[in-house]
Amino acid sequence: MTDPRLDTLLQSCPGLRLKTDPADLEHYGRDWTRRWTPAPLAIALPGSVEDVQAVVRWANEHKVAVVPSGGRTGLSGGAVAANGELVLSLERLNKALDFNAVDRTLTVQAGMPLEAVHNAAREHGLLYPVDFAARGSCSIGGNIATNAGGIRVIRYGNTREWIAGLKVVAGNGELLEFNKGLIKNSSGYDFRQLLIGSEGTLGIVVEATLKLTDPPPASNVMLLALPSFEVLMQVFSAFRERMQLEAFEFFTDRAVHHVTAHGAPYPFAETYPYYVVTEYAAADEAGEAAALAAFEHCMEQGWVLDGVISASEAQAQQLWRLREGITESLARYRPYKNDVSVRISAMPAFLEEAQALISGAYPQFDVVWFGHIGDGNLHINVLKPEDSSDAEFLGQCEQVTKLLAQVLHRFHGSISAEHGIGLVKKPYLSSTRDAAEIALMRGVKQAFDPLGLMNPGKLFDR
Ligand code: 2HG
Ligand code: ZN
Repeated sequence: MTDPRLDTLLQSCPGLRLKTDPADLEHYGRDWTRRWTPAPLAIALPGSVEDVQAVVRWANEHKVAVVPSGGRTGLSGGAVAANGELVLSLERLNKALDFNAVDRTLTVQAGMPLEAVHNAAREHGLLYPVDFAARGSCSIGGNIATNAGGIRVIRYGNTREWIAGLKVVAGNGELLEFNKGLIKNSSGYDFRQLLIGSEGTLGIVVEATLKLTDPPPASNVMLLALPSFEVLMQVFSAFRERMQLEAFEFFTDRAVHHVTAHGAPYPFAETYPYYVVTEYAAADEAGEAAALAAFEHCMEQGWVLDGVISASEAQAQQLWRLREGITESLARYRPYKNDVSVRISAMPAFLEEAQALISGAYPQFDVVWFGHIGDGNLHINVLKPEDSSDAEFLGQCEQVTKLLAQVLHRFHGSISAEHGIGLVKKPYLSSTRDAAEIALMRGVKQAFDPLGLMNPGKLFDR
């Protein structure tokens, strides 16, 4: 054991596993961002809530910062440990604890992967509806810490809507229980909601009681080819007016270029500038007829040039792969990512300005646009050219993000729609949250985490 403080940690918490191998420090010290060099003190893997409390109390005694760690699939550096922090991995706390059929709730430990949550809900004939491509790797605790969104927000909302109760170890080691599974609770501040999206800066989510809902309707998936950006919102309105949308996602020809190079099958004979993949309830003929009516209307208007409807579950998955495979297909280019949102009604005007800004700023770069257009959420990935150094590329991207943040500020939008602020977007927080709000956030942090040990430096500096 290299650091004597770690001996005292093991003594005070015998159930704990500690990892200090360089390979483990590297593995657990970073997330899907690759900008920072991991340098944690050690990795603590508690086996119980009591262990988590003991670790946090030890951290207070020794003034050691703690970085909570789930699946580390985050894209904003929220789970990065680059400054001698203790990484507290929830991966051993990965089980479902209780299902309540009357309440329709599932109580789970924070380290449970999202996909395992889906499967557990399905075994009870129900649905946990928050869903996105990282489902197999991310954990529910991380979803809660970032208020994760994903591909079904248009229908079901963000993680925030699905949390009926939370158990949290606060910055001083105290175990707090919020809302206890209640549907109605009008008794003052809702700390549960404060913790959701707090990115580990207030405490560590150890357990959650999740709301479940009816199983998903039978659905179909349609891929649409569009001639231009300008018609995107018209197509969205045409479909939303006629049917129950489960998802409505868009991406560009550049995205298709990368995702098909990465193995995704492509159903059309030619390529198009823009695409939409939409999933819609199609339990009966009326659902399918509505989809066809929307499609025909869009074709007549010239808003849609081509389309294909899934004829089987396997084909539905193939169409989804064109959208869900994008992030993975871009990873090798070390993209600079923006994840921004505006109100849906502001989307057309924002799209126009953002596109002019980005194409003016990066004429030489490969820029991939995609996202949850029906939620007003755009992902903009700028791929690093091979001949550009990391520092030069980052500098250029940050310059443009500064300008984009100004545009967002004017549109009352958000610099982080669903990935969190973490380290990556910290310089731009004030474009979205005003000074009074940030001052309140600091006050809240002080109340939950008096010594400032919970994921310090993420979201804002103290
Ligand atoms: C998605 O919608 C994720 O696929 C990742 O939020 C977005 O890689 C990205 O920029
Ligand atoms: Zn997304």
